[in-house]
Amino acid sequence: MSATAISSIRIHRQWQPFRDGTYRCSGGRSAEGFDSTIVEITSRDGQRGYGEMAPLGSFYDPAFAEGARAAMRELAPQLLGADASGVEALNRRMDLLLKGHPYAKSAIDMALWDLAGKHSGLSLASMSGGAEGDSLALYRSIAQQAPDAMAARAQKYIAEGYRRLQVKVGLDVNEDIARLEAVRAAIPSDTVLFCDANASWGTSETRQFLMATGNLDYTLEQPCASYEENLAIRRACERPLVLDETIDGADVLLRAIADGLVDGITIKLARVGGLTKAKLVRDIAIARNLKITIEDTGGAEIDTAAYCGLMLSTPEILRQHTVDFHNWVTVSNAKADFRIADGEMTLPSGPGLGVEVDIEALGEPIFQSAL
Ligand code: 0XW
Ligand code: MG
Repeated sequence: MSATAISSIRIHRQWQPFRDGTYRCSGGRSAEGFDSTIVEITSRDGQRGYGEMAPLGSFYDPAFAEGARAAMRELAPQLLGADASGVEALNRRMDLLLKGHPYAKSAIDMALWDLAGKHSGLSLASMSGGAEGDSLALYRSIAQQAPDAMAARAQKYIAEGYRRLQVKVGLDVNEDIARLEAVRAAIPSDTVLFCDANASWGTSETRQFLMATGNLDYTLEQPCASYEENLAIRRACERPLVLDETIDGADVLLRAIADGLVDGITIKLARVGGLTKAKLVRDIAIARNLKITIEDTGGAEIDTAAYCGLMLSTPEILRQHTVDFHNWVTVSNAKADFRIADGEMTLPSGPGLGVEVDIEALGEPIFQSAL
């Protein structure tokens, strides 16, 4: 058995409360924090790689934390002894052993990339194409509240240095129009605004919103749930349209490109199944000059370092923005040298994810499988 063979897989759980209180998005959905799962993969030579996956409640994507952990228990024993350096081969193996459940595979895949970086001495950005520039633009999401409360929250984030904001809409459309107007009026005119309906409007509400906000500057994100509804309103949408929830893999992106549906996409690692598949989706988007956001559904330092590493190797000209999830929560799961100034973040530069995980600080593993 080679030095890079997987010798053990351990799984930890971490509850990560939100720093800014309850997070609300369309339809009254809300969460108080992230229920995160952290995976440690050890190879025979003693190197360790870490991955993380945290869904947003059980309501955001077809994913839930206990489901991820159950699937990991199922997969982990079947991966022991396999060569950890064969990341793509291991992804195919996971897909063979367990149909679907991409969110559960994401943290395992992430730990494999971290481990590959530790073995090669290369950062994730180097391994995934090479860093371009050295910082990433951040956005802050303004959770759904009354328009004046959202405007106040927007001003708070601007005062903290953020230059890009995402307004959560997707409830009553007239209130949504007031939300966007209130936020737009409260912030500097050069602030980049995205309006994210989180798949909650029908085509009728979307048309109404577009007509009422024609004079405002913003990018529209995921107005409707189904592919067909978004396609139906595309012609009425003169501003950039970005899809997030719809983009769950390469197939749907190829279709969206063929249909001229999107100007940009948001790739969430957990939704597509991890860094390996996110890279494939990212590379297809690059081929068509789409604007790209790479992020995840939740997590802290480990997860942030992963999606940011892949984002940093995405051509600068195509990068939209990403999130600093470790600053959304009140707990930490790794030492990581993220530096933020003027709404831009630089990343730790070490091998793999570049973060130092103190696994013992996370308590006893909830599960382990070893050779
Ligand atoms: C704002 N987010 C990145 C946080 C949650 O995971 C959902 C997501 C979104 O785009 O709605
Ligand atoms: Mg979104």
